[in-house]
Amino acid sequence: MVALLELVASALWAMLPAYVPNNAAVLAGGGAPIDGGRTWGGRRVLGDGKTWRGTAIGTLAGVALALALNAVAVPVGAAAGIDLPAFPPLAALALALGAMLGDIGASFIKRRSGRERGAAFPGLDQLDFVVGALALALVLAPGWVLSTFTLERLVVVLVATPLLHVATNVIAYLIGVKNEPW
Ligand code: CTP
Ligand code: MG
Ligand code: K
Repeated sequence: MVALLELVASALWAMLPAYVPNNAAVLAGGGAPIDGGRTWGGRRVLGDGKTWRGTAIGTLAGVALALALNAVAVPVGAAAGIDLPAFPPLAALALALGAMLGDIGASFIKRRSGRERGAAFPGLDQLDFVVGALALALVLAPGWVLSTFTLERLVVVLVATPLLHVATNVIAYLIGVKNEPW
């Protein structure tokens, strides 16, 4: 039981900088869309839901969280005898930016498949940012990814993230900061 909790906690800890960006983007979004209103095949390339401001602030929020965890949580944990691994700067950047890029890639796929802005795409909506975050981290910080994400932790992330994502978005919808509960 303790071993399972430790596994889940360590896996989710490593993903924290990837969990914050999309939520920060929801709060910060607005302004010019990344695709500049352009269409492709009669549909928007990305749509009004992917903005420069949301992407920039979302990425900064993820990086800021990682740096704050490094500066505060890691030493506090160490003092309490809990080993919380710090985030290398490139890993933090990759997780945060990768999460945003995964979400943007998903919007591109949604528009190509005829889904309007805000439409649900079960599966893709819950995992796009995980895939984006881990893929970019594999490019920018491969050593960190390979030493951090054991197969077990990867399975935990792939199972727990959709659950956390659904719960977060339902709450964001209920408190009125998100237009749809997904
Ligand atoms: N947002 C943003 N920039 C991003 C991602 C999100 O500005 N890169 C903001 C937008 O205001 C967006 C909101 O966060 O409407 C919710 O994000 P999301 O659910 O990903 O976008 P949708 O509006 O649902 O659009 P899509 O169908 O393309 O996912
Ligand atoms: Mg949405
Ligand atoms: K999305």
